Amino acid sequence: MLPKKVEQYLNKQINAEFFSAYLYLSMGAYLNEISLFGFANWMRMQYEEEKFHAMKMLDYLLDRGGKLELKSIAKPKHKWKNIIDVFEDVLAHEQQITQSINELVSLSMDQRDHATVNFLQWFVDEQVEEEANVSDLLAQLKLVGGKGSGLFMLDREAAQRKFTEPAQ
Ligand code: OFO
Repeated sequence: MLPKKVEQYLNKQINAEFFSAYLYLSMGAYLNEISLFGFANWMRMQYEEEKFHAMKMLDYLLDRGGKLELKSIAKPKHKWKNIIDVFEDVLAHEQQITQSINELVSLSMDQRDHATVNFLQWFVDEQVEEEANVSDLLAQLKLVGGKGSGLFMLDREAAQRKFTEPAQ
């Protein structure tokens, strides 16, 4: 049986994943507004990934006989100074998600819930990848000063990003 505390925290994390999706949707709209259409696509793919994370966790909760409690999704920010400002927020957000996944792992360990500890390893690995990708991108954006032909090239690259659902 799923420990009550783990059930509560999984519900909280599902909300955090949906909020992430919402935040990236908002960032995508801003990038669209400032004509960075490639990065707007990148953000849309990020939104798809976050929805996938939320649903993966939701399915796990139900598979374990847990009770789903959907909470309100907070209103995301909708204005930034520029593209570098956006990606600084993405990195800070992902670092915060990593922290909350780690807390969830620790809680599941305390509750001796080995199945959840095992399930969460996928998220632990995913966070390493997400943080690395975002900090690389942020470093490249800073390298080109967030403008000019360097930014144009990065935007074209970002337009190539696609979302493919990872194999279960
Ligand atoms: Fe961006 O990894 Fe889920 O939230």
